[in-house]
Amino acid sequence: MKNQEIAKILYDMADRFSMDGVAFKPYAYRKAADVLVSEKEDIEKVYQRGGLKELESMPGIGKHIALKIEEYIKTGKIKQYELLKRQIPADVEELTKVEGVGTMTVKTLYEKLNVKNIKDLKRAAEEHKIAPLFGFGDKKEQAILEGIGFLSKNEGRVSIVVAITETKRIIDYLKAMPEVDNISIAGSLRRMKETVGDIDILVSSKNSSKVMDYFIKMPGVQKVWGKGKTKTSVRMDRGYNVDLRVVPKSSFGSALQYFTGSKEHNIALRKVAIAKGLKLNEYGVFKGSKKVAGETEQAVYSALGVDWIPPELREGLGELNSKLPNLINYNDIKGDLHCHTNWSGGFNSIEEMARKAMSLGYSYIGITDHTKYLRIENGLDEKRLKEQRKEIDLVNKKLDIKILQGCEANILADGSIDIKDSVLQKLDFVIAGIHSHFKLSRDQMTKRMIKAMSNPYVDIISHPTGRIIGKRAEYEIDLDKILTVAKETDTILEINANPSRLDLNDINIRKAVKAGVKMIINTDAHEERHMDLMNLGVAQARRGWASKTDIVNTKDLTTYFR
Ligand code: DGT
Ligand code: CA
Ligand code: CA
Repeated sequence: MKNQEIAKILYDMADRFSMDGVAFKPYAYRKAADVLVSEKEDIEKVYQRGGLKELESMPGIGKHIALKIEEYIKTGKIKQYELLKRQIPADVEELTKVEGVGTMTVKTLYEKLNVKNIKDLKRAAEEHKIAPLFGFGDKKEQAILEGIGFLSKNEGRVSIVVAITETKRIIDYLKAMPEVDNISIAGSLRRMKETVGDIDILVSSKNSSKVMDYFIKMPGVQKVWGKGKTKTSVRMDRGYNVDLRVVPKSSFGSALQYFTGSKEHNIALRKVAIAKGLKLNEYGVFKGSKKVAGETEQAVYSALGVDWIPPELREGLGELNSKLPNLINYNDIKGDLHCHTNWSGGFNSIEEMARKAMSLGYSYIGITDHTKYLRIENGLDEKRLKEQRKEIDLVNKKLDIKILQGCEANILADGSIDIKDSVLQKLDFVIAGIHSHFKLSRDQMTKRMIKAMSNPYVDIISHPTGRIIGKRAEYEIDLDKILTVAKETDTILEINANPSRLDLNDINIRKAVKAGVKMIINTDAHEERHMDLMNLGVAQARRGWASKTDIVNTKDLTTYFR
């Protein structure tokens, strides 16, 4: 099955187009690659069935890209891709994993210093060859070295969004087998951790060896680490591992409990069992040699005298001996208030984004394009914000959803906002976020944020700690102080649902809940399909023990905005 191979090429082509400053193509190629990644059917079969027409009937695949796919299926390569690689023979995918290294930086570093991979990059930085280049300097060189260090520390974990997509496919594959009885996700993915070390899947079956044989024949399996009657581990060609466990039906619940973890939760739960004179393991709950529970997870918890714990809370952080909150649910969200459009760096129009919000059942959407300080995102100035309002008014008349005009303004280094108060005041609400000067001292950063929150027109702070998962650490900031001031100034902190951010993270969300700070879950969508990722933010809110009342966009549009 060539789906992953072709997707990888399309992603790389997208990067290389953006390196050449080509407009729109990068979006189109990335979108097509995303479609291929989640397509269950072998793309070669799709092509054989109906040729180019059939390829084009897939969402996100136009004539141009269909031709490229055809070329790859027929010849094993794509000429244009070979040409692009010859122009810049550097490993763009690897290099751009380093924070602060974008496609343009790759191009410059290749042309000036012949940097082709991370090893070259590290050497060039250590030998101080990067700093003297135009537009770089000591700070950037230092940041590159830090970025490389951060990357190697976080190696090997897979983003939750990749894990979810992949797991859906694996589960569909397994379900097609008649011997597979119950099936569930387990491990950190069931707990909705922001990244997972490997994917754990649990099956109950009467014929485990048949299931295991079938499992290792799954498309995409690159290597079998180990195969046994209860556990098989494989490596997939996209670079992650999957553990499959097969148990009898009578132990499905206890095995699910055990393999969902976390280890810390399991240890705490076993203590509860011991205190009650019971034994707990993956086969069941036992009183002496008599099994008292095992078939369902509910029964396991109940035999131990505790309420069933939602998987997102099973981290061994007090969930077994605290009163649990009335957790926010995945369907509680009524609107998305952080959406970009083609007025700044986004891909879709206001109307397209609003229609997408309607399709998700929302009753409102906030359009929040970047503002003028972010020139590379074509940020709006005061004049264009006014023009944008006219278009929003028109679409509001046309559609049965409330469209608010906000903006995502920039918090400048001194804490001021890059748009005049008199203009902010005319918007329906204002998000402010830090998009530059990430390396200020802790004290300066804290003051900067406090000043922004104290602006009476700033309603929401976007991605409050600035981290990018696996790429950039949180900036230095006194979060406790930020929480105090957020509460005092009635500023809402965002839980950014984008899987590369998830910021606030679970731990910080829990602190905010304790401090009584209001939060909002937003997708920060730069195109309509990003709006589908809201559930990832809700998951982190649940992991942070947030209830519906902590999250403002579970409410109708009333109290919170002007
Ligand atoms: P990951 O894969 O690093 O994101 O994290 P998990 O939680 O998925 O860990 P994994 O895949 O090593 O194991 C899955 C679950 O199996 C884990 O959450 C709890 C259970 N488990 C594994 N090893 C142990 C152990 O040594 N003791 C206990 N009590 N539970 C274990
Ligand atoms: Ca795991
Ligand atoms: Ca595992």
